[in-house]
Amino acid sequence: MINVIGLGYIGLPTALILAAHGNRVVGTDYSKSLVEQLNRGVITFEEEGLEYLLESAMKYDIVFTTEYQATDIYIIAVPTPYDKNSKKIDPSFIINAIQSVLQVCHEGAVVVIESTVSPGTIEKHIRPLTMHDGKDIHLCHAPERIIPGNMVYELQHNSRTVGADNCCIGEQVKNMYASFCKGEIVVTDIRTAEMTKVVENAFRDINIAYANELVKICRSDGLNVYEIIRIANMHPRVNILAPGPGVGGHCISVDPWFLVGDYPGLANIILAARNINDSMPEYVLDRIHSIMKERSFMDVSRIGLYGLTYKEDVDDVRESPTLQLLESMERHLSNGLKVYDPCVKKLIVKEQILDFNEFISEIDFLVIMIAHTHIKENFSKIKDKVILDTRYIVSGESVYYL
Ligand code: SAJ
Repeated sequence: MINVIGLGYIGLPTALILAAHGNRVVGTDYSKSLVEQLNRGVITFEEEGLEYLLESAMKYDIVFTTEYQATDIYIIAVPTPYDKNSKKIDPSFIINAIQSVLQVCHEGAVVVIESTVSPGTIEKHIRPLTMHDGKDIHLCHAPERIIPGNMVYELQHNSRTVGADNCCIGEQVKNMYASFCKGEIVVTDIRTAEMTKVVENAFRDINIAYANELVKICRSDGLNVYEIIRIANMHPRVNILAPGPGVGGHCISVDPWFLVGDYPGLANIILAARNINDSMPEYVLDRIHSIMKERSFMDVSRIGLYGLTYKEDVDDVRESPTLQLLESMERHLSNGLKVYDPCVKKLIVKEQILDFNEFISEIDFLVIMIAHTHIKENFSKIKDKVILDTRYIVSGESVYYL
């Protein structure tokens, strides 16, 4: 039996796909309401294919509970926030999970940590716990790589990394993942697995920061950044990502900070990239301001932000550029912009309007923060607005870009 701890964005799809491929799975989460909802067969967040995966898994052997199970194999998929001041990882969720596992697990159990951790975290914070407890368990690190929006496909097709203390345990964990994963599974040591994961996300952050820096350079010189990136990317060894209003989510906007916090003075490009990406919401505000001036547009209350999530077609708002922009406005003691997001059904900010037609009728100036499919299907409803399109998805006379 596999006990998956933490049934969030990573733990839930992982538990379901393991069960759907014939493994006996118990999913554990401390949230009673989440557990109840899953046992009723209702998914807890929107993700392509997740509902179907839950249906398939429930035909096999899976239950959801708030209790940790006595078993031989655990997968830990709990959050790893970072301390905003020191920029270092806050391992408290993983520590709590491991302590609870140690209370119930069998001697010799394998504990696979999927949560992203900074290099050295397992040696420094987790291994000492197992030594104090006296139980002989095997720690592994198998960081996830799936992308929200395409999780179910990527779970089955991405290659992945397993960090273990020895080949034997590494191979055992590899075989568990191979029950559903068709990609190559590389077995390595724990520190290499830890570092590889944060390196991957920092690489993407740097590439996006490059695109965002180009936006500022090109705007200052009246050049079209999108055309320049399009042409540059025709070079066989160039692949610049898309500029945007900032980088959100719980991964790319967080993991590079672990490297900055742990390697001060050494993680220089990584730090610069973080600062550039973090400056983008403020840059969007500057663009709004200059477009207002250019058009003699005075009424802030008739400006609307489209998109609250951190990226398109997901319902996750963690660290989202729109939330960063609203916070920045608040710091400047200003407010009044309206907000709408088709993927966020509950009120999470006071400026939010839940109905698209009402939102559209109350604004004249639309800022597209996120390129949800919904807006692409509703271009006809926004064609008479002044638009600042931060994602380069619409064109027209009254459309401005970053
Ligand atoms: N973004 C841009 N321009 C781009 C691509 C993304 O501005 O060209 C922005 C997005 O709008 C979003 C943020 O970056 O705000 C992050 O989105 P993302 O789609 O790049 O990545 P995540 O955070 O959804 O998922 C990443 C993935 N990592 C890499 O691609 C290296 C995923 O594979 C990881 O599993 C995930 O982080 C994680 O959990 O670590």
